Amino acid sequence: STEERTFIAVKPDAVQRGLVSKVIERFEVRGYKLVGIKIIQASKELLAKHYEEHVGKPFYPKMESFMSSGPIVAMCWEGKDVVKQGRSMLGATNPCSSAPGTIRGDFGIDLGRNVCHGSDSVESAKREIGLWFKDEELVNWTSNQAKWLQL
Ligand code: YYY
Ligand code: MG
Repeated sequence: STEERTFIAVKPDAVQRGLVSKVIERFEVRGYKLVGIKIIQASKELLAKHYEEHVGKPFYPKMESFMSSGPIVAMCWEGKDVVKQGRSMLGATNPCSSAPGTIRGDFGIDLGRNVCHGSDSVESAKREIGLWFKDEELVNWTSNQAKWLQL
């Protein structure tokens, strides 16, 4: 597919709190297409690759332990401007600074336990999708809604 893709993850706090469907719903009703999804208990090795820019920072050990403390729902979403729109739908990193109406602003109050992850650029998205998914786990399909969504 030539359409833009992003990597969105429902973090262990949100999986435990029963918020998986809420996160999916936001992307689904916006008009994005789900092309990959799985539940995974992340290893520290995978997390260190995913968060390579943060390895060694003071908050990293706590974050690593939280992110490997329970299952994550890993997703790949596709559609127009999905990387930037996805970040905006997630809200600010700290849920206490996230606007109401954003996922983090509606479902969280803690910086570490901030419900979800979203790729911060098209380049990061490609890298993260490659880390979390094998090619054959991503499905190219045509939505019958496409013609009602955009010209
Ligand atoms: O991309 P985003 O998730 O919005 O924020 P990052 O600055 O990349 O940090 C990744 C992740 O690390 C963040 O979602 C929560 C956690 N974190 C933290 O626990 N404490 C900090 N001081 C900064 C970030
Ligand atoms: Mg980030």
